Amino acid sequence: MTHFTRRKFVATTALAGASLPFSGSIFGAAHAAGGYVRPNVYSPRGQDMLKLYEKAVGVMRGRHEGDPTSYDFQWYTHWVPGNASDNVTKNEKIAKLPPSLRPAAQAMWNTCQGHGAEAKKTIFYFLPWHRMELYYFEEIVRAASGEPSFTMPYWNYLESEKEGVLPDLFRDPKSPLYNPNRRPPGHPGKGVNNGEWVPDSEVNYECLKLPDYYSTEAVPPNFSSSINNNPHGIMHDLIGDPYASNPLDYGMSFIPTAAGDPIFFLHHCNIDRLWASWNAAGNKNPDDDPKWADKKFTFANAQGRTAEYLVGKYTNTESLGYSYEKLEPVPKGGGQVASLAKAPPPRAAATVGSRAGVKLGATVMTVTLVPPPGHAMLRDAAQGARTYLVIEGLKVVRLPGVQYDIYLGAPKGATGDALKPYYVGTPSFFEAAGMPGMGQDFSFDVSTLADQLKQQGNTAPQVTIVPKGGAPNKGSNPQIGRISLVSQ
Ligand SMILES: [Cu+2]
Repeated sequence: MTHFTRRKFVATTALAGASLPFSGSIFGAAHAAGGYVRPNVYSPRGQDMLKLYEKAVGVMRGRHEGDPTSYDFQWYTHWVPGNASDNVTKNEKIAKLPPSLRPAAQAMWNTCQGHGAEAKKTIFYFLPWHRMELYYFEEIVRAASGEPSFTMPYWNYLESEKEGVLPDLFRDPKSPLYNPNRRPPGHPGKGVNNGEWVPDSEVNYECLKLPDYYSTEAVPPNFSSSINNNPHGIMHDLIGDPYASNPLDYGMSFIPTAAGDPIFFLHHCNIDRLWASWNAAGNKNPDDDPKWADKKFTFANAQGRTAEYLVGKYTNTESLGYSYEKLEPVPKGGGQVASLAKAPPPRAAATVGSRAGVKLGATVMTVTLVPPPGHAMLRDAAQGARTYLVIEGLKVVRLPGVQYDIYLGAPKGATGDALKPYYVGTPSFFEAAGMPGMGQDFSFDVSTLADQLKQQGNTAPQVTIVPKGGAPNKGSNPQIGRISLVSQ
């Protein structure tokens, strides 16, 4: 039987064959198959791991923020609480650290990929950066917990309605896992900390159907950007408190404060599990692209020592010595995305209808897309083409506290269940908050829906935008730069 050590990739030769003494562990059986198995937080073993996590977070919160094994240092590695668009607060905090602690903070703080001012470029590294972050965080938590078999539990909020509730230790005000900055009661639920079902209807795993890891083009939608929006960004929106007057009290809803809530790491453990599930379904990572595989990021191990690690070494969980209790199957049925489509035809994308400047408010709105002169939108979409709904330049001044569900081709006045067949998607505000002037883009595969509408003779479908959660916060001014229907 081989035991894994996660230091394997720090110094491959020096530590080859090293093993940890699991035999005395009460949870040792979990390793029998070779490697750590990350459990569902609601399973019996997940509950044991959660108690260890609570203990470790308590220990780590007691450490100095300049110590790479402290909770705050780990939080700041994602982003320091301050502006999401600059390094001002990071530099101020580093200037106050003892000089010996500055280089690690300089190398690691504010390095999260896929967020911040460079998000459009760094989304390429969103998945591997967060996998590496979680991997070293888990190592630090394991050491702090005193239990060598500790593995991060994941929170699968879509497992059942019961499991969509934030696990109770996170909701206990006496626990180091508690955070008061979560969606409060009355908007319109009973509040995340009061046991509300968090995902609501808009969270889904449709991203698992997308065959391409990444693309620099808006269409077709790719896995990296789509998982970043749903479930990743939307769950951030739904857990945090977007009604706080100070953005530093937004909790999970805001990049600089997100990792301050210990549920962050269980959410990202689920995102990592979905990535592993997407690979298990036969989809390929861009391993042969040196821009991806040779990219390096700095992390600290359980001894607090920093090193640079290669993205290319973090593409397969089994070779990293861990797996998941359960992988997620590809969702069935005609959700947003028709099926695991073959690569789209190699033709140029053409806009078949669009509308610029859409202000989002408190009431349901229908948006008429305008086709190019002499065209009739879907009727003129190329034969056998795929159709995408593209949202460009989603902007907010501050968090609106409202989610906007988007539908295509719904009959006038349809509500509730009558609207459901026309659902396209819900853009998250997680990336847009704290990014004044920077618009976020989203694209959704609506091919199945477009074909159905065409068959019904609706060649000029309208877009319906339904706000959920009341009126947007005063001064939040949510708006979309442009909505288009694209045929390719
Ligand atoms: Cu996140």
